[in-house]
Amino acid sequence: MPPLAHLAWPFFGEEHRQFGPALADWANKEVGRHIDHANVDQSCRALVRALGDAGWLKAVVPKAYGGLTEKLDVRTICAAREILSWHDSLADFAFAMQGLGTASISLFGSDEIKAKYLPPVRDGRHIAAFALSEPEAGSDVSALATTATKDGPSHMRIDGLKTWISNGGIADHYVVFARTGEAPGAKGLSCFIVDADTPGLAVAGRIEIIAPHPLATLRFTGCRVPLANRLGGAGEGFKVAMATLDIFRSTVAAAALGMARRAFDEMIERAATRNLFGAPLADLQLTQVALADSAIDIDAAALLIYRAAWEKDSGAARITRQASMAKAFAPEMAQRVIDRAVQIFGGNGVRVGVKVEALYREIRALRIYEGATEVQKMIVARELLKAREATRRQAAE
Ligand code: COS
Repeated sequence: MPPLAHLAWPFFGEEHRQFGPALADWANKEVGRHIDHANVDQSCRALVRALGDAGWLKAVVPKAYGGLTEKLDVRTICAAREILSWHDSLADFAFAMQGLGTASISLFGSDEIKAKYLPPVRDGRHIAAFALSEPEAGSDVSALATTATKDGPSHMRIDGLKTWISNGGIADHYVVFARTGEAPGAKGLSCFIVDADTPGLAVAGRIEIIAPHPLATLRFTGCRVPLANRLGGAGEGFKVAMATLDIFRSTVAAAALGMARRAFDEMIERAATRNLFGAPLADLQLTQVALADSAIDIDAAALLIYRAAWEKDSGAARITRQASMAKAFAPEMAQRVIDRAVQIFGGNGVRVGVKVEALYREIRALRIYEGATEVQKMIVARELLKAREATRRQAAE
């Protein structure tokens, strides 16, 4: 079972202290039954269904649409990702995508749109996806080139290519960002929901990665979408994307935290039970350094993550700097911890089928997706410079 002692920290409320152990208990019994890493599409469908049936997807939908809390509770989503990723990164993926693929709807959708799209995602009957990245626009969102142009009085026509789309090919709807041209750059983007069966939307190719999950490139050719499917105003797409990422970046960090905790649990068990030179590996000071560094890393990440989540849940309009700090730190620290675990396992650490070997492959992408570490650091620095400038201006007035 994943360690949950941190739920006693003051960042959390009684509801989190009940939610965590209940999910951990469910995951312990259920997650493994639905996973076959050789068939990720089937596994993700089964996981989404199981998570929906058990009610866990209520955590990614607001209360008015059958969810758990009035508005999305970042601490609950982080705790869920931490617990699920401790068990298996595919379980975390299935859960997280239902959230990432609907957060823009929860935050910016009209009542009709929310009533239509959120309940089936909450119940695990529909699979959600978020389509932002393009071949020439990953980190630089304002450079995206997919277009949405007016097509009659009540429709838009979407043309372009989206890539690295998680759940691409198995999703029932995509939240798609496109250039509508109200202004150059970031101010000329809008966001639309596109149903997967819309004519003109096709999977242009699947993408295989070192730790497979459903991932594809999508081609939009004259895809007609009702104007009513726009999330936020015309030209507000960048804001929609950033508000969504403000929430989900902390949760990616939480997924990395869960993976690091699992690696640590494997590592300390191995260190305590494997004998070397006539004594347990854990008696060697270099092993102790690895254990101590990992424990410090894990606690530091948890503090950054739940500070960001707590601030958002406490009403902060933006947690851009805090979320980026957590996202910059946690996947890097998890990579370090997992690498130490592999080292302590020796040859067995790289043996296919051993947990730390899987974690070693699975953690790598988290340092890149939803904003690479370098981009997060750029965001942190910009926010700090902005704050300095604001203080300087205030002092000058
Ligand atoms: N919340 C709300 N508004 C935000 C915001 C946030 N988190 N971040 C920026 N904005 C606003 C800015 O305040 C600015 O508005 P004003 O001009 O009114 O001040 C506007 O949006 C444009 O911001 P900025 O000038 O910073 O835009 P850039 O094009 O320079 O954005 C970053 C740069 C790096 C922040 C952005 O492109 C980004 O987050 N990139 C990473 C994207 C990513 O995660 N990609 C992975 C794929 S998603 S799975």
